[in-house]
Amino acid sequence: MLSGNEAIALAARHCGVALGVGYPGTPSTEILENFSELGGSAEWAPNEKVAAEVALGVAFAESDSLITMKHVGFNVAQDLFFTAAYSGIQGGMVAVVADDPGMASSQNEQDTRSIARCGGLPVLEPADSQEAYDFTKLAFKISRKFKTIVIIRTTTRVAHTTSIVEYSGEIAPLAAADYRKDIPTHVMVPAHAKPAHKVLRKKLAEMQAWNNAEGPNKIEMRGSDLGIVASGVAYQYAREAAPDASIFKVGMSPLPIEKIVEFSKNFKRCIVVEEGDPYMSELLRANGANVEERAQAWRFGELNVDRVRAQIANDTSFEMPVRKAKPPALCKGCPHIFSFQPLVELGLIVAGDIGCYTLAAMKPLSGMDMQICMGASIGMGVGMRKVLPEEKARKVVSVIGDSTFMHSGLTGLVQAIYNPPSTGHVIIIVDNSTTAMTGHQENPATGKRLDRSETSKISIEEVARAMGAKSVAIFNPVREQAQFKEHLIERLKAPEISVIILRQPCILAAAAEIKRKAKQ
Ligand SMILES: Cc1ncc(C[n+]2csc(CCOP(=O)(O)OP(=O)(O)O)c2C)c(N)n1
Ligand code: SF4
Repeated sequence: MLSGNEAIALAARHCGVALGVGYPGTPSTEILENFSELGGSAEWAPNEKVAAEVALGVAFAESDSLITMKHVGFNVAQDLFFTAAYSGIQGGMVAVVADDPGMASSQNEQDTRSIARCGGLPVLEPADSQEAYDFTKLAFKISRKFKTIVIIRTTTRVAHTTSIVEYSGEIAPLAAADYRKDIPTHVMVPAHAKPAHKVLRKKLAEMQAWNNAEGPNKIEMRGSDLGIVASGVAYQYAREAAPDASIFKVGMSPLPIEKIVEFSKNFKRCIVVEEGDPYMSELLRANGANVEERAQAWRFGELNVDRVRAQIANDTSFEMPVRKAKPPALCKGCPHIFSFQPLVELGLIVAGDIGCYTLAAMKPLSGMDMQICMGASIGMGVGMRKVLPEEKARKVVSVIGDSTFMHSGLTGLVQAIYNPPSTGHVIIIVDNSTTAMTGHQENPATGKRLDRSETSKISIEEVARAMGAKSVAIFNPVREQAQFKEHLIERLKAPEISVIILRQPCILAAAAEIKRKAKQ
């Protein structure tokens, strides 16, 4: 019995993956943790783009890499993916991108399939843990066959649901790494990229033909009244909601369009059941398939058997009963509470960021005014300070966590120091010495690797000083809250960039560390 994430990790071990690299993000985080526990070499990178760069280096060196991230992390890494689709690769590279339809723990519910299509990359969509295992193995085969990065799109239920997996249990030997000089293939200047784009389009057509002929798709012919085209976990819901319907289960994109168009002609009515964007439904209709237009209602949130029953009944008014759940809140005694209290007391405008500390936006603190994406707090704060009247501008502070600062706050600080607002700015780094939000992973500022072994620790204060921050101060938000508040009041009046580091470990991470040490 394995979760989808565990099955992917196991398959990656069995494929002889030389390096797993990624950045934490629900619901993808456990893949690399499991891969490491299974003896694989795994690393947390500072962000998803760096992870993709490292994974591409491995694949350029004819070896195999696995990269993992959540859907929004895919955006961060896009600059690499779009052009690496042109260059192609010499080894194997598989990127697992975990979507979060319904936004259980994300700021949006974008659909990786639409983005991968824009970038010219194939996508596999497992429907359960067995397929998570099988499709990971297949993904490496496709990657080497077509010399392309392959995306595995999971969604929350596939990633976290446990089901039976049968597997071969053999760990393949690592591919011998080598590098053969091939400048036109690897250096994407216009003269090389122009033909490379044509190569990519040809490759996509070949992948589509292969998918039509022998791709991981399944047709279950039953009744002729209703035909359903489904992919990923939506297939499971459709099978249960309509046991008599015929189903075309899609496993891979570029879609096996010809086959689906043929399938759709057999039915009085044919619908598409998919989680996320009307990705298949729009492409199929554009290609003349006999499928219904998918109502807008079905693109919001996660699907389940009841919602698919409602889609079959064309009942767009159907609403899932709202389950009473405790709203998310900061833990009792969390250091972030002590960090935010003075900001609230001073009535500041807080440009915030993503992490446990985002929960400070909730009642009773209501201490964060904006949060959009990782690393944005510093740039947003600088932008506001540049246009607000001086008195109000001086109330703006940026607040960012240690992991988020390492992820994409560094370049925000560069901007603040390079183009400072005339009022200066105050940047508060809430350093709880962990990546708490996603389950307490290490990051470059904790001095520990993914497997908790010691490594170089990047000093936030030394980085800030080296970048040119005129004032860098460190406080313990719990024990030195009054001193922090006094210093903050002074820095709000200062004309330069001030960095304040509030350092106190997350209480849960500290407790877990004590337990780990006791076990050793
Ligand atoms: C681009 C992107 N990658 C990953 C995530 C998932 N994620 C949310 S917050 C966070 C890091 C939080 O760590 P930190 O900044 O140290 O704050 P803490 O939770 O420890 O308070 C991560 C990895 C995300 N939302 N966006
Ligand atoms: S897990 Fe840690 S950082 Fe997150 S709310 Fe709890 S104590 Fe605070």
